[in-house]
Amino acid sequence: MANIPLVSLITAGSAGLGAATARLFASQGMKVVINYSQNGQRAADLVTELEKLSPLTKKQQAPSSSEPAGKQPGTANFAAIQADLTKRADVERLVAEAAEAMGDRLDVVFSNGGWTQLRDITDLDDNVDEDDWDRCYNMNVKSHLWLMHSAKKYLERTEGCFISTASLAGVKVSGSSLAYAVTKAAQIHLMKGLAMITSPKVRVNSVAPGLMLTDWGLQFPAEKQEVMRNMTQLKRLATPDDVAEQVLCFVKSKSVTGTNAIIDGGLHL
Ligand SMILES: NC(=O)c1ccc[n+]([C@@H]2O[C@H](COP(=O)([O-])OP(=O)(O)OC[C@H]3O[C@@H](n4cnc5c(N)ncnc54)[C@H](OP(=O)(O)O)[C@@H]3O)[C@@H](O)[C@H]2O)c1
Ligand SMILES: *[C@@H]1O[C@H](CO)[C@@H](O)[C@H](O)[C@H]1NC(C)=O
Ligand SMILES: CC(=O)N[C@H]1CO[C@H](CO)[C@@H](O)[C@@H]1O
Repeated sequence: MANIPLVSLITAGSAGLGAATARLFASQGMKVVINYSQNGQRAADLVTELEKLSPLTKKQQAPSSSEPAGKQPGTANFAAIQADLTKRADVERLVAEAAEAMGDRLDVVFSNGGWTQLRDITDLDDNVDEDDWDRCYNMNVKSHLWLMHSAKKYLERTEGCFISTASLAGVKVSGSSLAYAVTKAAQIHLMKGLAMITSPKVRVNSVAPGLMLTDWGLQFPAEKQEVMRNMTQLKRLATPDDVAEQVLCFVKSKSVTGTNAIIDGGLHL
């Protein structure tokens, strides 16, 4: 990594894949801002954990490095910021506050928020709730667009990168609902469009995990989890740590843009 620590912003960063990526980034000496929507205590606990495992904390040893974000703008290594990703104004504020907390800089944005409502994807009548479709579109498509729109000027300055979390459901119609699968497919297309629009300064890629046993993935019954594991080529469900490694790989790969990495144990084959 470069001498100046890279600054990252991770949405939906307080649990699951976002938190796994935050830990990996922090262990690599990166600065991390996480955002969450509801559980402030969980987010604060993660910030404390990140401070402990970061090489930056050991290096600086200054009391300011463990101060909460906002107290001394530009001096923090880690921060948690509350924002509702379904609200455009919140997304704009999130980016401005994140950059300000980290010395007016952003190198990496991991746009990891997503939404679904569990439905029976084989039953059409169960997949025509209009509110499902609107919320899926807001969260799985538009929130990523707003985040890029707000972060672009920072990422251009640092020649940084933007990575979003799509899903296997966006590649192969599957998963929690039809609205989810269709909007995750739209998200992958959006990332390719953004890769073209923001080139040559910014790299834009996505990861598409199969079932991961986060709080979210654990909504599926144990029987279904085992069926999914059996369906993979590798007899393995990707862990959040596996997917986080791919996200870090996109951070490092200077020649990769417009790519969607499927991380599913070979289930899609
Ligand atoms: N798990 C899977 O099987 C799977 C498979 C494929 C793709 N994915 C994708 O992976 C991504 C992460 O999922 P996960 O499984 O890691 O989820 P998770 O473990 O349920 O974590 C959810 C995170 O999102 C935050 N969050 C929820 N709603 C939010 C909102 N409106 N605004 C801001 N933050 C919000 C939560 O914080 P608060 O609790 O504080 O709100 C928490 O940090 C999603 O894009 C999902 O579509 C998951
Ligand atoms: C998964 O595969 C194992 C080994 O072939 C088998 O014993 C088990 O019944 C399978 N589980 C399900 C839920 O299909
Ligand atoms: C734990 C933490 O940093 N919480 C912050 C979340 O975001 C809100 C709004 O920006 C701040 O007021 C909190 O301090």
